[in-house]
Amino acid sequence: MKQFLAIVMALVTVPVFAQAGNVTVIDTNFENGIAGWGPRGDNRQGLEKLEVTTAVKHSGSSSLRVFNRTHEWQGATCKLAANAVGDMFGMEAWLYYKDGPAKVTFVFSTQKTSAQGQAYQNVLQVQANKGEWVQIKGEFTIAKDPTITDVQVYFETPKNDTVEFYIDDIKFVKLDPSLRPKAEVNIPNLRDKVPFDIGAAVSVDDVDFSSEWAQLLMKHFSIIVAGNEMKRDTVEPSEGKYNWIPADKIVDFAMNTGMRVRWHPLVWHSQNPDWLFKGAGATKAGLDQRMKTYIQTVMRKYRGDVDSYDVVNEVLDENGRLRNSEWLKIIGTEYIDNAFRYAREADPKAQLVINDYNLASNPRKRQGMYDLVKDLKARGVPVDAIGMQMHIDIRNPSVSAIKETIELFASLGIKVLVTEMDMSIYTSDTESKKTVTTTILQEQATRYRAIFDVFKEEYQKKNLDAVVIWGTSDNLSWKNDFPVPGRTDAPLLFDSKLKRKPAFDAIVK
Ligand code: 9MR
Repeated sequence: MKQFLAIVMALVTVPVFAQAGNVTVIDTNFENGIAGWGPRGDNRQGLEKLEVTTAVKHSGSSSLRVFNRTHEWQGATCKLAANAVGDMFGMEAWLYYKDGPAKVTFVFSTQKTSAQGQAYQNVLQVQANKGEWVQIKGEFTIAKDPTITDVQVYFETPKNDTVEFYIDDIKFVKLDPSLRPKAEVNIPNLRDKVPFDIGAAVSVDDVDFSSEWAQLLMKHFSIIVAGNEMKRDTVEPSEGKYNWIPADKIVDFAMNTGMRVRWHPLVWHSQNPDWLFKGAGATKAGLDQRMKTYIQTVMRKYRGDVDSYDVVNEVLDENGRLRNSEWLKIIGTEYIDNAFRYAREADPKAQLVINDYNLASNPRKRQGMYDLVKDLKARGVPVDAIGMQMHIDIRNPSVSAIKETIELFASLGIKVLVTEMDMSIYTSDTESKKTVTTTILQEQATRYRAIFDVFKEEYQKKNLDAVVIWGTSDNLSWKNDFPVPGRTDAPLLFDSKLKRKPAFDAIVK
């Protein structure tokens, strides 16, 4: 049940619900009963209860009360529509709770059933204050996958809350085709305008050929990487039981469209399955074996298809020392050496990358990475490249700091990759939501251009290998709602309607 993929925040730029061509598929105000909504649990896992109540309402005289929840994934669910695959939807609903913590995160998710099982996707989230109604609203697409037999939509509180909550005024519409995002056709192909390979992070929904995101990917990008589907919690949810379905779909798409694939990541402290650091196998030797088996199972399966791996991800802390992760605590410093050695053994041709963030903005971390890789190289550990994630903002770090960092790392005789680039329009973790003005987008464009000029120069000097952007359209970025809930960001090259942004124009010019 707990297989969470990307949290996707959608921007609504037009009043979608008012459009004449929309078809309403769910419209429930609970004035006339429960109207197709039901619990997600069952007698075995615990059954939450649903009832229409007049005690609390957003409008009219009643709402739906969801109570007796014993799991955070429990909530209220409803079938989306008879033929939901391949369509784009707009949704809105109001949510409320009155007892429990001061704030609760409500998430709207989809559950797609096929012969292979169920796939869950967190689509939208909203943070609620106790005692205040809050609206959740946005757009989403159900990929045109003929194997899907049923699509359910549901509301849950997946961040460890089992509060009793209320829902009211739920509306889902199948969007008028003219309102759906469309990849622009008569514009330059980004991949032809930069000398290096240019990539994007995707989700499994993006790589369905019927999706406009797939059209955009094929036109502009030459590498893809999964934003989430190649993480161990998705790939190996229980020990030895692999779920290759999402990763396979992404790799197949690349193979069918002539793209390179990066794998992110093999060894990380985050997004791991619960069992990994637990039980009899979590000893020094046991965890090392769990690491080796995983690295080699993945790399042998994808040998020849995936050509670049983030072998270890985010192993440094902000002081530039080794992060005190479970890997370090249980195995010791040699886990990094071992990870690279196991990787090389499994696929001698693959590019093996050590990946981290804040390398250009934090001099201590930059130095820590330099020292670490220097030491690894001196001891013959097979590291091929340093991945600079490059989650930056509209002001910082400076273009010269980025250039100096690339050159410093390249001086070790290895390649540098930009692995997860995006550029927030906010310059602090506390700044509240602002309107995306043309001035901001222009400022962003100028900075994207200056940084891409550095990339080009460093590519020509053979220091830089490839650049990967962490997403396609702004509405799909992890930066929405993070780190400030309710704050929408615009860090990528395409807007939520898939239209190119000034940053795109500045780069291709
Ligand atoms: O983009 C990913 C987002 O959808 C996930 O919710 C998030 C959870 O950790 O991970 C995001 O990707 C991260 C990447 O795996 C590692 N570097 C930082 C990225 C942004 O958080």
